[in-house]
Amino acid sequence: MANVAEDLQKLYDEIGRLKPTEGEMKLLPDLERLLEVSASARDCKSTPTASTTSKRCLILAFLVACSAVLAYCLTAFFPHFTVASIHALGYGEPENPNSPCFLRGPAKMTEIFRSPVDCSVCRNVTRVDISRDMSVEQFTKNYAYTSRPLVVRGALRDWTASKVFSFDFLRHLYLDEFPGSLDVVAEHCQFFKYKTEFANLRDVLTMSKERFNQTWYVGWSNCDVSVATVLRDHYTPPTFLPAGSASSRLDWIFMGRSGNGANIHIDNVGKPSWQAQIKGTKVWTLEPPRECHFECASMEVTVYPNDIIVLDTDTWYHGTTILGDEISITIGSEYD
Ligand SMILES: O=C(O)CCC(=O)C(=O)O
Ligand SMILES: [Fe+2]
Repeated sequence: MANVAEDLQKLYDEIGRLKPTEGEMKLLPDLERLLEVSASARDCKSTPTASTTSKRCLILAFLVACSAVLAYCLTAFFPHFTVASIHALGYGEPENPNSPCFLRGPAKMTEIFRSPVDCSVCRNVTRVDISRDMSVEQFTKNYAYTSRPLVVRGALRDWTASKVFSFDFLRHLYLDEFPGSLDVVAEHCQFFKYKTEFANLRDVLTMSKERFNQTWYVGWSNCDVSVATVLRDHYTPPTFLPAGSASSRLDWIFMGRSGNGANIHIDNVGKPSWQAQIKGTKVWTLEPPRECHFECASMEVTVYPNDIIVLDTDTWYHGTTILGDEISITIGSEYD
């Protein structure tokens, strides 16, 4: 900056003046400071602390973004990778398998960041137990909160749902009887389109005959009270649930045709659930949590009309496939 006076002198030589005036000389220190600041700013050195902090932030943000991309890619290329696997490798036994989150969040994120599972829940389970007569005591002792999957055959024999529920019944209920319900469902409920193009339940219930006869499968939670009241006239929660346990007020309905079903996934709902097979036949594929891959077995079980499956969907990876010509309709709920 000592050159500022010389530079100024050169400038004056060029324009024909001999030297800066006294007043201009007094302003020189200010001019020098100004030039110093602008030069430093150009070199990103103006406020060293702020600049270092922002650089650190940028590096941190970059690393976080890289980790997220890496974790996502790992789960895509190595299906047995989850953050829970790292937990399990690092700590042996998991810390807390009961996640406080009750949301069915974006599937991939739920999967990557879920808490690891204690593999003793699946170590000795090699097949899905099937029962024809389940008492409350038996269920409470062996299944209710053990994560051991169970199918109870013929459990909804007394339900009128088996005779009443159909695609047309649901279409009429939502579209004609309670026309506002589809907006309630669209705004407050969850809708799983799986492999279809449907954006919401209205799209499903208004599809053309040709589309209906092709392959499709969807699921949704019903948040409309009027519709729920009608649905519940036709079923009651399973009689074998533990005394005092409450079924969630939210019904989950899954419906679709042969050849399709839910992709294999894991949930984060915080509670076990039951699902009643009202119509059609469905194969459930169950896989152990990825961190228990080498200790536990995968299984398949087929459910027929009138069967109820009880599953801890936070512990078991699960996917479904519809068999046969009949449309599959199920209703289910979580219990505590
Ligand atoms: O019934 C299905 O196809 C899938 C159900 C499901 O994913 C669940 O109940 O968590
Ligand atoms: Fe699920």
